Amino acid sequence: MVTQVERRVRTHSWGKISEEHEELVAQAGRILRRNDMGGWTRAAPWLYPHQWSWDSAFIAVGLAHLDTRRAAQELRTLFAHQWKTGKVPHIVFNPKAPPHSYYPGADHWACAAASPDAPLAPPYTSCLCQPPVHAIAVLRIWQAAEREDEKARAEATEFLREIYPRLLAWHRYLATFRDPERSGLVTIYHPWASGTDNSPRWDGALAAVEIGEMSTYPRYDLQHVAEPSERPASTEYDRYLWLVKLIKRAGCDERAIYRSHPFLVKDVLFSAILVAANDALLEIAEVVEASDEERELVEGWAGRGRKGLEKCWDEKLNLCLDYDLRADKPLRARTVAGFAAPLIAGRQSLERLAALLSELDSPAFAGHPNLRWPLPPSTSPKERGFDPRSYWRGPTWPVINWLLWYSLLQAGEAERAELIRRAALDQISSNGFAEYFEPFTGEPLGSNSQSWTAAVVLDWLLSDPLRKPQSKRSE
Ligand code: 9WN
Repeated sequence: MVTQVERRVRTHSWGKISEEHEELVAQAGRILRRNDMGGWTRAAPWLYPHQWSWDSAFIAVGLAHLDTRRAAQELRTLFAHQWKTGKVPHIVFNPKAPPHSYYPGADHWACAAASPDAPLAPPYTSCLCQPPVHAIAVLRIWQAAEREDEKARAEATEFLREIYPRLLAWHRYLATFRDPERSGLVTIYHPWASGTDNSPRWDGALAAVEIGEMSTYPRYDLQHVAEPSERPASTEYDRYLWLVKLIKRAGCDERAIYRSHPFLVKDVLFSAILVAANDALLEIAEVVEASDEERELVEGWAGRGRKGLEKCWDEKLNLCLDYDLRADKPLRARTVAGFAAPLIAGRQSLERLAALLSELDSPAFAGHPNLRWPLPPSTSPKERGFDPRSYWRGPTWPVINWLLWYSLLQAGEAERAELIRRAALDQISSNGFAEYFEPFTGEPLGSNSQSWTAAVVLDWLLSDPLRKPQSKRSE
């Protein structure tokens, strides 16, 4: 892959990148090569030795710049484990992962294979899911192939034809099983499904979960980080594992979970990513010449999603809020999801866009005077649950920066997007390919050699800045 990296840098048609960035590209390529398990990529070498769903999508975005065929394979492998309902599982477990490396692992989730909807096992999968970045990644692969030769383009088109029905089934699953109310908002059953696990977004809903009898469990994750404070606390883990126990008890059956589960939340970030993914799916539908009926369906999902998100807007906080279905009230927490969600969903009015950008640039987020880099902390330093070292409770995350950058470009805010790209690249080039960073000191935290961090660096440095997306504001 190093040669691919070198070739890619050399054939970079829109001008030379700096030597420092060239080195960063080479490092990113090496990380992805080391984490490559042959057809799929582990999320990180020690802490996450399996295939994670939204990690794989980001990884494919990065790989698209090195080898479009390998990028396509990343998603092919993941979608080979799609459930009959259309669900893409949040983890596909690596049968060769070292024992005692990750908990809860395949043994714990093996029960999921008993569901009539589960794919053939092994490998086993979890029965949760994660934000649907996949269609965005597929489109990125196709765009990268467009810049290559005839053969690459033909192969990418073939890949789009193959993956399109699977993406459609995945989005249909989210629009139906995960939104029986037809609200446009996706319901999650577990904080792990949000991808922002211990964010204060979930504190209110988790506090109401009463834990029953549970056996003790290992915290293998803690052996892979410098300090336990970088990972979720044991009070949070107790609830995570209790919720898993209830999901297993319900036989991983969607309807049974919906009826009885104590944690049932409409997640605005997940829902916004689905809107952006539906926009991407529409572009894919055009390439594969899908039927008008299917295009209308996807368009309808995107429209419903935007309307649903609009209803979650909180005028006072200037943020979009998640909704607790069990308590029947919004979850009031000042986190990056609050302004990222409408930006990601796109097509905001000029007035709303201005409100979102002012929130992003305010001292509550990227404008906080003590930040090492002007990048939004995952949780606002003004929020009660803020903790600058703890996982999603304060650190900055490169993939969130990527989503913001991507959405700002879509919104026609190229200059604002560029500030994020530069700051995020500087952060990684100074302090390494960490999973997340302490926002005030810039200290790398969590896992190192994190695959999706490497992937977004490749996209930031190798994607074509001349391809300016159209601004799609609503009237
Ligand atoms: C649980 C792999 C995953 C990411 C998530 C991140 C973290 C897992 C964990 O790691 O979650 O799914 O064990 O903490 O929160 O976003 O996909 O990188």
